[in-house]
Amino acid sequence: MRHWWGRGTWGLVAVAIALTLISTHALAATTVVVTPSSPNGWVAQTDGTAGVNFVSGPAISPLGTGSLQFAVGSDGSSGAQLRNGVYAGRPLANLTALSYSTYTSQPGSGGQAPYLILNLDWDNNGSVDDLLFFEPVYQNSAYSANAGANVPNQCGSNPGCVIVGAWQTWDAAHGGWWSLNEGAGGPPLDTLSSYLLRHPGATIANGSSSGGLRVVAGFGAAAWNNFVGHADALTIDFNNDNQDVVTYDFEPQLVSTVTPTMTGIPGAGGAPTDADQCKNGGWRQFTNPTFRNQGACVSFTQHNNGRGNDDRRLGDDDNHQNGNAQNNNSNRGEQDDDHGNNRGRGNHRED
Ligand SMILES: [Ca+2]
Ligand SMILES: [Ca+2]
Repeated sequence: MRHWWGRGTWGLVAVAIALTLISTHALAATTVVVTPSSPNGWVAQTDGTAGVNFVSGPAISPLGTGSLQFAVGSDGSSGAQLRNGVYAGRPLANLTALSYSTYTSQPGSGGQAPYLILNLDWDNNGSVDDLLFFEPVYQNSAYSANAGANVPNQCGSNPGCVIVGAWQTWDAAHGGWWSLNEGAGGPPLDTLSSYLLRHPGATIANGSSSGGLRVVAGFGAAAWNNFVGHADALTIDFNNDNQDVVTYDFEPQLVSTVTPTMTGIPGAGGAPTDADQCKNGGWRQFTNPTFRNQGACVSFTQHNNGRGNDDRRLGDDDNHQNGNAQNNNSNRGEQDDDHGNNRGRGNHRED
């Protein structure tokens, strides 16, 4: 009796440990911070008046302090996109998670928000046979759908779906998509599972223009004229690949510099080495010296500590982030230049 009880207990413990390991692995998630200098597989493509930029905010971004901004400009037929080519060859059937968040700052005329495109290869010969579009505005469950598609309502009691001036999160892996090849530039919608009924072998493909996974704005005048919107926190996962869930956190260069610096503020006796450390209440945390306000803290970094700071940074400057921080300290005006260059690089890359 006692022997049996003991074995049973250990059996239960073993099962509990095994379940813990399994669930821990299944829930493991990796956050990949994407910035202009660390694109992590993402490539910008822009044309016409459209551009992409990595910016702070807007509001409280879903992850980190910033997001990817799309500004379509005056010609709505222009497009801007960020494309990732690392998922080429992955079976669509293995895609288990795909979600992202959007924020529309300056709306178009038809419920516009940054959307997703998947380039798909039906017959595994490497050529792209179809594009699937996930657009937030179609996620209210009211649009026509193909056989087998049960598109959920992700818009609650707001049939327009897209709310201007708010972050919204969309479950694309289970939402409604339309096919460029088989549709008419919009619904009828498929879910990925209903699409797979017709194209069970579909795989993600890059084709000749790299990047089969895309976050996009524009490509439709006049609806997209002057649209400005944002995306962040794109999560993707495939089964059977022994890789964790990945969430891409889009961040501006400046903020990704500030964040680790803020967390690395020295304790008692610490002094700021960088004006950015004084921001967002950071000035309160220094003890040697202490500061009355942010301005006094910034002034200290500029007049008392500049040369030593630069020397130290040159010694450990193994990335561009420190370099940017130096520029920003020495010349506020260069911040704007940096942003302008980011956009300019995007246009150049597209050419
Ligand atoms: Ca972010
Ligand atoms: Ca093909």
